[in-house]
Amino acid sequence: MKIRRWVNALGVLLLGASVSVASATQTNIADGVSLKPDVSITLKTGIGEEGMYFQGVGGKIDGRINPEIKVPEGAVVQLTLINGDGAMHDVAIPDLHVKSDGVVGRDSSSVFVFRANEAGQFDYFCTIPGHRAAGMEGTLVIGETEASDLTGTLDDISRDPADVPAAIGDRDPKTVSVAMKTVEKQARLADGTSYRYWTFDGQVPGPLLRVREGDTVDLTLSNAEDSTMIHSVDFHAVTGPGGGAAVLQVPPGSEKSLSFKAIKPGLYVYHCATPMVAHHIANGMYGMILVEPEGGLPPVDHEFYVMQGEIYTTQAYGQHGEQSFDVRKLLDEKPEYYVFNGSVGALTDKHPLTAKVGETVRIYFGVGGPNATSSFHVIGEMFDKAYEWGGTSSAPAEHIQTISVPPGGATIVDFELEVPGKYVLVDHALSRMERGLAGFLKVEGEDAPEIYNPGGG
Ligand SMILES: [Cu+2]
Repeated sequence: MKIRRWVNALGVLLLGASVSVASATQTNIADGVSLKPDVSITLKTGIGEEGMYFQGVGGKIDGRINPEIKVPEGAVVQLTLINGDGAMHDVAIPDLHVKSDGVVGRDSSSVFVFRANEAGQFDYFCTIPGHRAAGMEGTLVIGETEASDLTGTLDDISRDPADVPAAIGDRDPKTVSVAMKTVEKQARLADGTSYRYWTFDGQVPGPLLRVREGDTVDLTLSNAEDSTMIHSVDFHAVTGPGGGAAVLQVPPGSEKSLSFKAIKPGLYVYHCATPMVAHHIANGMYGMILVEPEGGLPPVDHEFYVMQGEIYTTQAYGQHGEQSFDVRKLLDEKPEYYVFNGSVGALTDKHPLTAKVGETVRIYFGVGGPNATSSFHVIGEMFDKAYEWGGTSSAPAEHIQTISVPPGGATIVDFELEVPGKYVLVDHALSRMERGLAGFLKVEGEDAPEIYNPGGG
């Protein structure tokens, strides 16, 4: 039974409903205080045989028709309405005195923000005459969800860049078995923000696989029981149709296998290749396989594994709450987030790279993308060696400042550490730093004033 309660209008205010995404980054509550929303809800309109409806987009309500929306008491809620059918619609919660602008034309949208001040159940519906009766109504429940549910227990999918298998070095080719599993899960995208990732082995990027030139790889790919999608893998190190994806399309709850011979050495990207491929990649489905040349690569003190990706959310960068995937921004190649190793802060707060003065480091760097070329650079260092495009058969370039790495491409960079301090991994297209893209390399050790002397001699 529905409990209808009237709340007073204080604190529940309709804000400038706007189609502009940028305007949603900062929301002005009428008392002059600026607030970021705690919860972001997206509803998309639709018309089917049964009538008209709202469909949830992203998070726990994803795909549900006229979903019951639960928010914590006191939360600042941002509600985005997307027009999915072309007819004019809006959404209103009269008991809370909030209502969106009308959305006219397919893919137009409207955003409003309100504070969920009082617990209870409230109807939401479309106020265009006849639409509520045609099915466009649902319930907003305030108070049954704790605020901590939204951010407190989020999984962290970011891969530790030190998670690199041991070098193979000098051995003969052999057969190696590799098992990977595709897993979909809601996880932390940034502080206070979550996203439903699609992953290999539950992390982004997927595991760094390491084999030797001439090895035969017996690969089994399984897809988790609770996946909503078919997933697959295309290895750029595979010679054959689809890089393996032709025979590795795996429905939820099953598995498929492929044997391949790694006939050419180098550092190669792998990624999911199930349509829409760009969507699967953007959601986190990429990783790399290193095919070591005979005898291996020159030894270094530390090896790291870093990959760059893009995330396309309906809500603007920096919004709190559950974020939903935005196909239009994907097709326009306009990501809201750029990330190293899957999430904002993965390589600055969660897993910074560490080493000591006098040591050598190697970074296996790749771009999952799906779209942006990276101008990979470490602020305050030069790459002593840079294996262009991930190729290990040509001599590396030497003393390189920035290296261009295309989507589905890679590089290997080696450098020695002479001076202590904090170095910053970036894409030198530095606007992307404002959208989450940065990593730290923290170097400890003796000062080296003959090379770097703060304050001068
Ligand atoms: Cu996939």
